[in-house]
Amino acid sequence: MKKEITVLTYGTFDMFHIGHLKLLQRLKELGTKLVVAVSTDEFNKIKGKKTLIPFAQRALIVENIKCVDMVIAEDNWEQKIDDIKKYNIDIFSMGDDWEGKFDFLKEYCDVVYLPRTDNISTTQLKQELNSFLDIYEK
Ligand code: C2G
Repeated sequence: MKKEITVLTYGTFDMFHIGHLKLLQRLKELGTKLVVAVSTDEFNKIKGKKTLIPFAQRALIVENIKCVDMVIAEDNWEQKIDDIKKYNIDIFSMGDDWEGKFDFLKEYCDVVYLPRTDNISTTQLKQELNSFLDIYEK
């Protein structure tokens, strides 16, 4: 019987794009089960992050990505240790823009940072959309 290796990650996943998808696919390759904690709208306010797409839709999109096995809500910065215990997490992993920020979790599970996908971000998409609108929608 193959041991289940459960991977956990956190994110906003606003305006879901190829950078998010590639990360989730690589996260799934680290183990056999992928749990994704999606930041709620209230928590994004605490993060100082303005989201375009409401939590319910962001969570439903992520939940329906083939390599994702479970979606939970991310409500605060402090829930990670409890989540690791509650979901029997073997590997915590994030994109490397968070390199080092979650090393305190090494006491509870493996911590892996994966390279981000270049040339794509929600901020960049918004900027490109604005310049598109300036040119074509005037
Ligand atoms: N990501 C990536 N490549 C990109 C953009 C994002 O690999 N081009 C990764 C990020 O490194 C992160 C995940 O995709 O691991 C989700 O990115 P965001 O939605 O921007 O998440 P963030 O706001 O960083 O939330 O407690 C942690 C926070 O909730 C993380």
